[in-house]
Amino acid sequence: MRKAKIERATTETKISVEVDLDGTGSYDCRTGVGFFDHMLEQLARHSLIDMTIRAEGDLHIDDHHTVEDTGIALGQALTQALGDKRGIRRYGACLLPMDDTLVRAALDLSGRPYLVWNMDFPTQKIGTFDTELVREFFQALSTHGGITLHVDTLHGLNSHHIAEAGFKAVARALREAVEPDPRKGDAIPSTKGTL
Ligand SMILES: [Mn+2]
Repeated sequence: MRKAKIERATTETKISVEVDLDGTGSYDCRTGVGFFDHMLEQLARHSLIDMTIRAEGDLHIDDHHTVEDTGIALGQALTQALGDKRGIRRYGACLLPMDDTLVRAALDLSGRPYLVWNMDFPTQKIGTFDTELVREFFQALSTHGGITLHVDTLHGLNSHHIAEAGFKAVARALREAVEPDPRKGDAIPSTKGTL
């Protein structure tokens, strides 16, 4: 059962995240930040990882803590659901177009957090959402999910498209990486014997 539930509470946020790695991409995401919910829904839909996410954060300050802490909790949930990572493909990559935008994501569920981020936004805001929070989310996801993650915008004109293509590209790469590889049986996909 590759499922996990994480509850995380601080003075800044109260977050609950449930994931099922062997889901169908169903989602129910409510963080109080509309654009961020839209992005989390992309992440679930295109990774085929079922996600139920609730966040109550200090939005009277700004969206920062809510977005970052959701990334932390989702990373922790992925780590817990993956367990010892037996039988998974481990690597995933995706080249994802969305109108003007082309994003490349490549990741390794290595247990070694590392984010290489090459995504610039032409505007500081998407509606009321700060575009710099997209990086904050993926930094938190990488750190707490133990994910080596590279994200590059190869072309892009529209901030909404750039962000959305980024989430979709990571989602597709994640789908590939967490999927069971039938040729591996239940082997751990590392010559070190541990991930
Ligand atoms: Mn959209």
